[in-house]
Amino acid sequence: MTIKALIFDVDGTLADTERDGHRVAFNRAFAEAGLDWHWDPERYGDLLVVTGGKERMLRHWQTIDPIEAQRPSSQELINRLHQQKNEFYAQIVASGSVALRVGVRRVLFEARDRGYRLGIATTTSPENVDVLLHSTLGEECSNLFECVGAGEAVGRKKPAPDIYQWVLRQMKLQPGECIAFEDSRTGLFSARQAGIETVVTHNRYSRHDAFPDALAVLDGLGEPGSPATGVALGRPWSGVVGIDRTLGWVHARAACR
Ligand code: XBP
Ligand code: MG
Repeated sequence: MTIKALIFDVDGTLADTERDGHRVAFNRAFAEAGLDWHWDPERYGDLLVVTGGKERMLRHWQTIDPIEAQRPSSQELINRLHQQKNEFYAQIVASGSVALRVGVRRVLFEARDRGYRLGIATTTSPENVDVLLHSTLGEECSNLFECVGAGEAVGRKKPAPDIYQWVLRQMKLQPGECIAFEDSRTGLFSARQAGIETVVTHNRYSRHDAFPDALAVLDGLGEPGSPATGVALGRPWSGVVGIDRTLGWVHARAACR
């Protein structure tokens, strides 16, 4: 099947937004609400197995005070905290302190210039995607992504395949016509359950994780002079990831299946 589209995860894949973006914004929202909750980088790393900011806060609450957390009014507080967190997140990102990961910009524009279609499949809220794209790509981000699947567009967040399936439906594509880019196990499972071949670029939170069934597991996309390293199709690999390289992996895997 011909590859027609690339679908990107956002947090951790397009940019390292978690530790110095979302985490800091959550902590500011907790302080603003007078809560004594505080997530240090390590605790936040543990909580990343729960996708979605609201779900993550609820999990934390259930851990520290399960009786309070199950009261009917708890969701109201979670919703308020989440809205506040996203406002702080927007301020942090708009200040320019979060950059795209190495190679991301190059691959996005190579794809666009060569006529590949681009989509986003993320757990985060749509407004967070907007602010990140605008602050990192400026006006160039307009019309770059044909479809943004985000947040509560689906009932079940990653690792469920729903958000990828939603994007496939919107773009009228078959799973075999796409390649996904992810940074986490939950993201990989989501894309793979939707039947999409996936390149993983791990980061500080996911670098020790296992990524079964990924096309490649690398420390980034690389740039000329600063190659990515890792494993591709089960073998050590180092280089710069571009469209042709990625298509080569897809075709080599298809030939083995
Ligand atoms: C990352 C997430 C999100 C963000 C916070 O998802 O799990 O929950 O940490 O975003 P992905 P919200 O890697 O799929 O982009 O608070 O807006 O949920
Ligand atoms: Mg991610």
